[in-house]
Amino acid sequence: MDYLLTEEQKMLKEMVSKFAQEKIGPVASDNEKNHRYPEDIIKEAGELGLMGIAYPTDYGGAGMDYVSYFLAVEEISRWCASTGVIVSAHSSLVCDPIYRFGTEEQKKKYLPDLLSGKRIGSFSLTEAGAGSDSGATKTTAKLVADKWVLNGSKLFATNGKEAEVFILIASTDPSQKTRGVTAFIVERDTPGYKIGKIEKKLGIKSSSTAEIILEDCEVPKENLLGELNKGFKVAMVTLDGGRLGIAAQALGIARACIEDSIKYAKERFQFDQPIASFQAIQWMLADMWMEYEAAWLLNWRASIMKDKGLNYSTESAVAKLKASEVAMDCARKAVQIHGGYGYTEDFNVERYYRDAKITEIYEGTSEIQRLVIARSLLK
Ligand code: COS
Repeated sequence: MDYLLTEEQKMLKEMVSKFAQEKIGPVASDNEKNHRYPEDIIKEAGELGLMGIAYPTDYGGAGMDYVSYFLAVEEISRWCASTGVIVSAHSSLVCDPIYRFGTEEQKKKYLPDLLSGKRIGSFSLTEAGAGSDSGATKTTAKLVADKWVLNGSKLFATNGKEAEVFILIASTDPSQKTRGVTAFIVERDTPGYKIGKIEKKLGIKSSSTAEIILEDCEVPKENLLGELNKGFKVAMVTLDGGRLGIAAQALGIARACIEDSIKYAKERFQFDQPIASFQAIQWMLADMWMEYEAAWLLNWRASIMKDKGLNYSTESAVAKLKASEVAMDCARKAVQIHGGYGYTEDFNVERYYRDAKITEIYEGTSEIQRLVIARSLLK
């Protein structure tokens, strides 16, 4: 579908594809098995401009668009879904809200280091009792003299272990639920800010998922992001963009499943012929490709809508829901095509299978995406 892309987008895609295949692919499995964060790769991604693709050059970004961002996350995730989400969470969930809701001072202070990848960002919304119901946050922020004092704990912060800049959502008026939460920019070395448990997960093991503990954490008054008590909207608008990144990650996983399955089906002989000659295998491959293309087009549409400044909340939910279900389905078929070998660590498809699952959960479960879509249909 390259004919749908501009020359600039095609060139970026080619460059990221080469980088991912040469640098990320060879180390992806080993990093994943050892829960190792790909520090050198992220540093190089920063030097290539991949940590700030869709942001203006004035702040140190690459000055490209969201379609380019989606293409880059897909190419990276084709080789390593962990690296894909490190880039995506940093870019969509941290750079985007600072760029969109930050004051000029905040943008000048934080964006250059984030967009160049010198500092990594993490987004802290979820809590033990506030998952899909993200307005139920119990972490509080109280203004004492000229500081916001934060108390509580957050869960499942992607990049939490490595990040230096956090976007954190806390309740500033507990009586108001979604209309009483506020977004803050919190730096890692702020006294009272601690990284807690690092989760042990089914997949995407090269990307850290951390608990954040806040004990009388004093945040400077000027680090409030957006408006007081408008943090729920900051979080929702941010997640609309984040879902395009997760859809791109899911598309990368789906493509990896398809490409590896094609290769294996041509090489594996049973009954004196390659299994690719059997219709049972051919139909699986055909369905995988058809679903991948449909999901790709949905994410391309939603990314173009974001680039045009249109309201794309529903289209983003549609894109994320479709792409994540396609990734899971492609992973299931890829393991099936690989048979017994697909269940072993000798082939990458078992990693794709484990990685695909999370795309149906984070940045809004499939059930939440269906809720967003249905609400838009019924309103
Ligand atoms: N863009 C802008 N504003 C939005 C919005 C969006 N995409 N979605 C909701 N809002 C606004 C609403 O317009 C409403 O505004 P008002 O207070 O002015 O009326 C406010 O936010 C509250 O919205 P709503 O009443 O729909 O809130 P709910 O508590 O019903 O929650 C869902 C809505 C379920 C959609 C939301 O909580 C959600 O997306 N949950 C999943 C969170 C998630 O993705 N978690 C993953 C964590 S990040 S890894």
